[in-house]
Amino acid sequence: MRDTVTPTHCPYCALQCGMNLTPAPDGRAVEVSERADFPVNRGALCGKGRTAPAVLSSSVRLTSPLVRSEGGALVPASWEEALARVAGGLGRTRAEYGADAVGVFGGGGLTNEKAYSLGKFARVVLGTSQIDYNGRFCMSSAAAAGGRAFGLDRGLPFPLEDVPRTGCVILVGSNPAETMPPSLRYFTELRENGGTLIVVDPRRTKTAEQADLHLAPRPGTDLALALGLLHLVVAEGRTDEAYIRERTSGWEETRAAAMAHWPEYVERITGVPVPELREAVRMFCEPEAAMVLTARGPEQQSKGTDTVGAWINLCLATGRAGRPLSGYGCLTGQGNGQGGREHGQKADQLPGYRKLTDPAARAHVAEVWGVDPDSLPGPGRSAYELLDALGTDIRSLLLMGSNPVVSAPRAAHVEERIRSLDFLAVCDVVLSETAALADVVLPVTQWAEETGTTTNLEGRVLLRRRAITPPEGVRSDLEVMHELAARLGGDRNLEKGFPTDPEEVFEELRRASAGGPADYSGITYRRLAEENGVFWPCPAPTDGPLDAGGPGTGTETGTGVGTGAGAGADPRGADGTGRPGTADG
Ligand SMILES: Nc1nc2c(c(=O)[nH]1)N[C@H]1C(S)=C(S)[C@@H](COP(=O)(O)OP(=O)(O)OC[C@H]3O[C@@H](n4cnc5c(=O)[nH]c(N)nc54)[C@H](O)[C@@H]3O)O[C@H]1N2
Ligand SMILES: Nc1nc2c(c(=O)[nH]1)N[C@H]1C(S)=C(S)[C@@H](COP(=O)(O)OP(=O)(O)OC[C@H]3O[C@@H](n4cnc5c(=O)[nH]c(N)nc54)[C@H](O)[C@@H]3O)O[C@H]1N2
Ligand code: SF4
Ligand SMILES: [Mo]
Repeated sequence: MRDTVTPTHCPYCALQCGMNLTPAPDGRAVEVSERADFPVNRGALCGKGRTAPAVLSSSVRLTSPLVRSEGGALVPASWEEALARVAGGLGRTRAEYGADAVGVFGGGGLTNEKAYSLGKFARVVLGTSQIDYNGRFCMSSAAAAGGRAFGLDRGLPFPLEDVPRTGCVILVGSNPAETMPPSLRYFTELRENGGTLIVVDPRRTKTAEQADLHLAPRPGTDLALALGLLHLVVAEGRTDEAYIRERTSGWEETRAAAMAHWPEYVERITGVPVPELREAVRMFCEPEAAMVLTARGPEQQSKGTDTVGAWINLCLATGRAGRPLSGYGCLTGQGNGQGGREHGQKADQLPGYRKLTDPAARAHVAEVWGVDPDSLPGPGRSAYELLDALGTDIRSLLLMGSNPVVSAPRAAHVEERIRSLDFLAVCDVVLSETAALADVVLPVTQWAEETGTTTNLEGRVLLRRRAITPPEGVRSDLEVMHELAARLGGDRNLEKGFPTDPEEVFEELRRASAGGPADYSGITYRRLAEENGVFWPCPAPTDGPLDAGGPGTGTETGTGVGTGAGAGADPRGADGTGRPGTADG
């Protein structure tokens, strides 16, 4: 029996807990069991992880492509017919209205291989700039704030194992007791080790109940709260002047914004009593090391980027970024929330977290893709703007791994936009609310039925392995892109650039990401299997075999390159996409 056990990872959230899967006798279902060797969760799983196999054999699982009939109903069709319809629908729009009239929308649950291929598919096969993904509705404002302050977006710059060893953690708008239960033990251990936990949440959540201090601001007032704490840091002489001088810029501007937020004023805005503000500052500043971790609470605000920026500034002003056991981190959400934002499904991005506007990045990636750099489109619209343009500028959409009719801001408006498309194709495992509106639905394989890599909230790249055979009738997202590339590429043989074997895709991703901020070039499937995950950046060694790999640097990326800018600055994201209700990164 032993050799049928597959060590892999949960599909759901960014913790990417390790689990073992054993196929049931029918070969379709799997049983979940503890996998103690994976350090992040050490065997522990939450209810979602334990019940994850239910989605594999769900009665609502799609096992045949569906196409819209003359009468308007979705009816089963062959793969041949469905793929021909998708190629026809997207191709017609491209011919009539130009490549930018075709949109692509992805998701943070897609594996690195899928996210990478989807970005390449949009730019090389469709030639469109109009691609983005659902992460904008999740943690994107933290990504933008991190980029602004550190020049790098890396959810956590340290492994979770550092949490119990620091002196104080401020958890801002994060409820891991319910959203990532196995991670709670890191905070429990912190307190057992004598450290303190401060939770900032308008609600008394299960996480807040564990805290030494619970600050309960009015919703949407975190920016004032963070500035108020910074005010007290300055007023009480708790800044790290040498650090500010040597490692930050823009301090005077930040200091001025903080000084305008005196404690009684902040109490009036936030509802947090002044003694609690003072207590929080004392708890945060007294220990040698401390951390601020944000999640969706402060991030999903119209000024999310500035709000997170203000919390980062609290770390910078006290010299707590890029030092051992100290710093700022964002607890990313979806299964591949980190990796899904690194390899090109964002409107402004090329693989390896490169900028689409950077000529050197374009030249590097174009060479890997075997295309002319000038043929690569420029940056497109970010998620909300893209969805808002459906039915007007964007006439056809290919959707993979998201359900925007339910999850987008202004969902009813977005649904109306989706309904006004000339053509919609959706790849999903079930008939989601959005898939139900499609002209063609392509049923795809999911986690335990396919191999792929994800990158967890610590920046740890992981191998999620295939444990069972997929049901008859479904194909992988990679196969879908391969087939569509063949049909849309004419005689250009574009499908050659879209392998269906995930490891082959990953080998290309390594080369495409080489030299970029999120450099995966030293990572191989073999290393991932042997080492239980590898942290990025992990450049390939310059001498010796490629797959000897670099060490992988989980703890070095946060080193202080902070700018003190941010507070009160441009409310739009670094890439200028702010809209109400849209995380603007
Ligand atoms: N069970 C379950 N777990 C999940 C998911 C799921 O769908 N279900 N989804 C995963 C995903 S994609 C994500 S992004 C994560 C989200 O994980 P979290 O960020 O931990 O969860 P949320 O509930 O979105 O928000 C956290 C807290 O923010 C608080 N909050 C609301 N408004 C404010 C505010 O103005 N200021 C502050 N400071 N706090 C505020 C809320 O009360 C809430 O307790 O969860 C992941 N885990
Ligand atoms: N009202 C409200 N809106 C929200 C939030 C909220 O808390 N409340 N949270 C926000 C956050 S944090 C997030 S992350 C978003 C998430 O919202 P969505 O982007 O809609 O993500 P999911 O709900 O995870 O839906 C993903 C879809 O992809 C399908 N899927 C899963 N795996 C695969 C795969 O490998 N391939 C393909 N092709 N499909 C797959 C699933 O069946 C599902 O239909 O919602 C945001 N919107
Ligand atoms: S915490 Fe997240 S990754 Fe871990 S078992 Fe639960 S849903 Fe899965
Ligand atoms: Mo999320």
